[in-house]
Amino acid sequence: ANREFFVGGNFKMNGSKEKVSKIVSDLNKADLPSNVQVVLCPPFPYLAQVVAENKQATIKVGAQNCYVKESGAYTGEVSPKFLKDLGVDYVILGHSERRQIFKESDEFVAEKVKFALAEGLKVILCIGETIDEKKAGKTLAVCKRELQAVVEKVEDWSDIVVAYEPIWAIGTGLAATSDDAESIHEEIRSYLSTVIGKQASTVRILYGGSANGKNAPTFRGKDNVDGFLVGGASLKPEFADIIKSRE
Ligand code: G2H
Repeated sequence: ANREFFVGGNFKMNGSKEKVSKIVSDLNKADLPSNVQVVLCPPFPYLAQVVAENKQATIKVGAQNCYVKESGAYTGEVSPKFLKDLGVDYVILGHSERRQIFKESDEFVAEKVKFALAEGLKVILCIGETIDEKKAGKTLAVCKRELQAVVEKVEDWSDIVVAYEPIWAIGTGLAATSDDAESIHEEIRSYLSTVIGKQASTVRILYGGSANGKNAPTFRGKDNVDGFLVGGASLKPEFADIIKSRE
């Protein structure tokens, strides 16, 4: 596949000025491959710091959420405009933690994707099933439903990166096997090709859920795994190993 390998670091609600600086300065010193797109997604308060301190040309910065309005009386919300203003290029949308804890519906996520794209951000769109859905054989159906909501609102998928994150694998240490990931990624891509056509062949599909320095190399050679969205391990030195795992 001709898709550039992509590794996102989702810090979630973790960090401090000092910890974030340490992560960025360690990455600045690392010898990173020139053909891997890396995106660091710290909490909102540290975005400007990461933009300012990052010296790696292959590292971009992403937010973990945003709202669907440019500005106004939406106390506590963050506009994609502010993100662009700070030099942030990406936003994670539809993470299962937002869907589950903050009750974000498929439609709301899709609305966010549409608005963020229109404001010039690139989107990391997360999808994936719960353990019960997996046991009930609904993995693909759930992924399709979550994607379909976006398909209804967005025609151009060139600035969307999909992250398949099975909820049972998130933060559990139990990552999907590379064979299982490849097979669902392949099904996701083939579904996408039925709804968005040829573009589907250029959409990156990342794997997320307990990806780490150790298991990342086992995904080598999996054609439809175009990278990782990394949570816990993105806060640790092994994040660099994940970035280099395709070398
Ligand atoms: C899945 C992932 C990052 P972790 O949520 O988005 O987190 O790697 O900690 O399972």
